[in-house]
Amino acid sequence: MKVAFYERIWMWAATAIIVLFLGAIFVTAAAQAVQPPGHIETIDPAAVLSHPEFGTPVVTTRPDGSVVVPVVAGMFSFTPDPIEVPANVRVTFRLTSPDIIHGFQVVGTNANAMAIPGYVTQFSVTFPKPGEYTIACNEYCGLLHHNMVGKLVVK
Ligand SMILES: [Cu+2]
Repeated sequence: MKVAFYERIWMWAATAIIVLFLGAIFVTAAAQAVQPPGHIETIDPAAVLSHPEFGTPVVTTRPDGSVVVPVVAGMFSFTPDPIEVPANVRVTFRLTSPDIIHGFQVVGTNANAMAIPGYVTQFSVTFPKPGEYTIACNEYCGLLHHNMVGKLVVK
């Protein structure tokens, strides 16, 4: 089979791009800890607002000093808001949604996850720098998606 010269160039270019993209996935997964949360916990989305943890979500401190933050991401706000956590302490976020999929991104950090109805998304992060951070929804969730922001205060 004879493959034309330019076709061969494009085949190698396409192969190189695929290898490059796969390499980027492996590098970010291995070196920068960009991974899906390895935690499966279900919750009835219709019962989120009457749930003992998510009905009135409050920041709690564990005996070891780490902090747990349950967050309800619903159209079009985050609860609690603002969220106050200490700096240099392990903070475990537990997210869920009573309606549709929302994003939870602490802007300027690598805290970024999805709030999925029916599931509790859990991840832990430490904030070394005190300050005020914006929490943004980065999954388009409706007409007021652009207003869906919250505040994280690291003290
Ligand atoms: Cu949104």
